[in-house]
Amino acid sequence: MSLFDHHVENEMRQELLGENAFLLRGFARLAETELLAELARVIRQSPFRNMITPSGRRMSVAMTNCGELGWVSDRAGYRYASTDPQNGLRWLSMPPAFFQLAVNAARSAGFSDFMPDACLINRYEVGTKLSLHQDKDEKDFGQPIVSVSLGLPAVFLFGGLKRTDKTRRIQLLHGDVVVWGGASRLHYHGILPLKPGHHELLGDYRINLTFRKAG
Ligand code: MD6
Ligand code: FE
Repeated sequence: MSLFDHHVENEMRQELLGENAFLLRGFARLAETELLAELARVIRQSPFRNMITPSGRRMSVAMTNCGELGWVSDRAGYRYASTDPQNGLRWLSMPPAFFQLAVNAARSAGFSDFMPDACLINRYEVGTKLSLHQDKDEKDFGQPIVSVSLGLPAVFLFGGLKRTDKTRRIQLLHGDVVVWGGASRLHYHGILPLKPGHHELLGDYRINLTFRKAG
């Protein structure tokens, strides 16, 4: 198979999830080894932790960040912060392999000037879910979001502008990338409880990297 065939095959594996929401099947597969090596560096400095929601609940998804800004939650609310509240240090800067993957994915979905400054890293274990929510803590909703799935599969719920709107269910597999912006930027979405399984690289976990321009 030539490089050209490979390119065409990738193009054909883009699916439209909704208005301005694209699923790039397997887009991160080629970079998986590098992504996992960089991930290990990030979590050595800023380990996964279960943050507390403003209402006082402990999130079941464990999180950390890299990049200039990191998403944090505590009793005071949700916000982006330049330092890790757990150790007072700046988040590890975004590894070039992360940045390049996010920029390339955004470009192939038609967002040519994406400049992510934040990468939220979510870790799911079996049974863990992420309730329906909107991503609205960023300054500029004109910038897309790039979301990379690694490890165990998960069912992604993709709804509308109201929490009660009907949702679509999309299976996200290791290496899949979702690019999302424009008209659907503020649509409700979530992750159903993770099913038991074992992934050859990530064991009993699903990891999600979510890239944003937050500041
Ligand atoms: C996840 N993703 O896949 C959670 N948000 O683990 C998100 O919350 C998300 O995938 C905005 C855009 C794409 C996403
Ligand atoms: Fe989200």
